[in-house]
Amino acid sequence: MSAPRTPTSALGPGMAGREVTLLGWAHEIRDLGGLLFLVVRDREGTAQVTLVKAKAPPDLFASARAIPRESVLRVTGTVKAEAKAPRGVEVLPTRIEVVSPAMSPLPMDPTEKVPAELDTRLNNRFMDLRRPAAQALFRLKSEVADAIRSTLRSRGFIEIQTPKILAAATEGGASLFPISYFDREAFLAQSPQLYKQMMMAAGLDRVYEIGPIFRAEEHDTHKHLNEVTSIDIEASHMDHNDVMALLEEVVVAAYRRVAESPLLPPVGVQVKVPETPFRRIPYDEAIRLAGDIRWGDDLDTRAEKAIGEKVGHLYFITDWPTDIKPYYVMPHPDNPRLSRAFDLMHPKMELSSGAQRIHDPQLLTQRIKSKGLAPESFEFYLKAFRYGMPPHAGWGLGLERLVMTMLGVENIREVVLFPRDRQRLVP
Ligand code: AMO
Repeated sequence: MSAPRTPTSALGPGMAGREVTLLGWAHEIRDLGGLLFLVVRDREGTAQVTLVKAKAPPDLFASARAIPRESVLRVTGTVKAEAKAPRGVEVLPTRIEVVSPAMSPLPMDPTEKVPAELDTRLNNRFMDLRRPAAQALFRLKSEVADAIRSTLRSRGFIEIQTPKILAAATEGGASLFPISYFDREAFLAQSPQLYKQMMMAAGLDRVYEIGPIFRAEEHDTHKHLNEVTSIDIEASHMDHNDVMALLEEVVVAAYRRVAESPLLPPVGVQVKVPETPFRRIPYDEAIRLAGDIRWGDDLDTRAEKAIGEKVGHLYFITDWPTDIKPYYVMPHPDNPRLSRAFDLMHPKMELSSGAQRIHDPQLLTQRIKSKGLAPESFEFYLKAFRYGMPPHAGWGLGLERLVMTMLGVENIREVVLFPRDRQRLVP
């Protein structure tokens, strides 16, 4: 497209005298009568375009004054050093083109002078994300996903895509979204669990997937979504301890990437890279720390909070009672009441669950039955265990929870472009 574009981040006193073309939004227009400051904003920041009435062409001055805020502009002009302007320069325009005008009034104020409620922001997400602080969260989320991908790839993991339309539950029936699939009932995937395990029978050996999972959870909280981005791995010839160590490595890589990112300052938080190894707390000790939890019960939000306050940093809960974990987790061979399942916890919430899996088809069938489920519905899965299934282990890590806890964001909806919750289906 025509003249080369200069991002605002490239501007500096060293460019004085050069002609540039800025492409961005009319962030702010300050009309001082004989002087007009037009602030142009692009993804990288803002630049000041200055028009002096006595010097600028009369048409240019009059039309600049009438530009509706948030219109898309193409500004061509000359760079001039100006110590008082952002980045130490201003642009003296020769041409200002309104590429796409904005209507007024705006649905919300992207300059943050008038703060908007979360609902208003989510209803106008395209405009909310014009705010640098909001946009930074998503750019950092992209960094987190990239750091995790690079770490897994460097460890020999292959990225896979598994189906999201399924005939049966994977994690248990309660939180399923039924859909109509031609003349049959089907469900949105709660997890890639069964498919990533089948890839162990297929010989892919180490796989990962970063994709959506769907949970029909009724509760309306700051940490639950109905559509989540899950980072899932599965690895052959690894046990629960091996995949916990890998989870630590992945989480630390994500923290490190964010802590060192130039995108962090706009968010206004400090990110401290956690030290490894994370503490391993067996379930029995965890319920003592929590108080008030009977052996065999799951930990509720209150218990998680109580333990989190005592521990103060990321930790694992290990050796869970077999019966409160899904059918696919491996019971301890010498004490089958306990399992090789673990959860990774941030002091504020659970981030990940994983386990070494059962690879023996008889035991797996028995566990499916003991959960009151019908082995026939799992035939496609059980079949993969009968012809040589390597021992294997894996975990699922919630991307949104990782990002929100790392950045100290209170509401999970802040780190989802278009969150899906009980109320929210549009936009
Ligand atoms: P689990 O059900 O614990 O495990 O899910 C794994 C992680 O996904 C995230 N998560 C959620 N985040 C926000 N809102 C929700 N409603 C929600 N549900 C889940 C959490 C959670 O720790 N198949 C196993 C994983 C495995 O064993 O490999 C599973 O799905 O961060």
